[in-house]
Amino acid sequence: MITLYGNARTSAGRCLWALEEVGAAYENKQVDMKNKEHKSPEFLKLNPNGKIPVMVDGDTTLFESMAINFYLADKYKPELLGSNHGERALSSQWSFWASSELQPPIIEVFIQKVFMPADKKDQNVIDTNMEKLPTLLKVLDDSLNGKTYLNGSAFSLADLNTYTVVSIAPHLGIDLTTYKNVDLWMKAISDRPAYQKYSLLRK
Ligand SMILES: N[C@@H](CCC(=O)N[C@@H](CS)C(=O)NCC(=O)O)C(=O)O
Repeated sequence: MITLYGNARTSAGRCLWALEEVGAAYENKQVDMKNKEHKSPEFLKLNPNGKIPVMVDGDTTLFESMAINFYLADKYKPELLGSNHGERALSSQWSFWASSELQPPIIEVFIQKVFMPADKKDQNVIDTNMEKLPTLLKVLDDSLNGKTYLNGSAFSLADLNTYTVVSIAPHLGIDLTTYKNVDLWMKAISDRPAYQKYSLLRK
């Protein structure tokens, strides 16, 4: 039985979605972040970074949500990575892109808008990072032109990992319907039973 530590409304959410996609048996252990359980000695043995998610599957213990998803797909549903070398590489490409290019500015703005007390908000941080997003979202929109999914016609980890970052954008006030291909892509993904289970877990 796989154990996934972390609450669905955090980075652990994308792993819970991947677990639903691959259909492996798992338990989800909630981590009491208010009481700093993620900084406890027991938890730090699982993830020395003191962050969620962590996954334990037999002898394998992993941190980093997207790495966990690659492991889950590779072991339990390899076709989720893609059906050939090129598609599997695209799953890596889009996951690295989402985590290293798109996520940093999105998270900077999210922290400022959602978590920062009014007297500590830094409008300059918001503006600088918001300016980066149209170019990045256009790259995604253009790449989806004429395709249902990032790898072509089949849903893959490229879509799952990227979606979990793009879907934060509306919380920053970004209207994703102006990116027509992104909008269609998100609608196609939202029909997936595993996605719907993941959405329910986040409520
Ligand atoms: N790159 C990591 C990020 C993990 C991360 O930042 N998790 C947050 C919750 S979304 C956390 O545990 N924060 C607690 C902390 O930083 O102390 C991943 O994708 O797994």
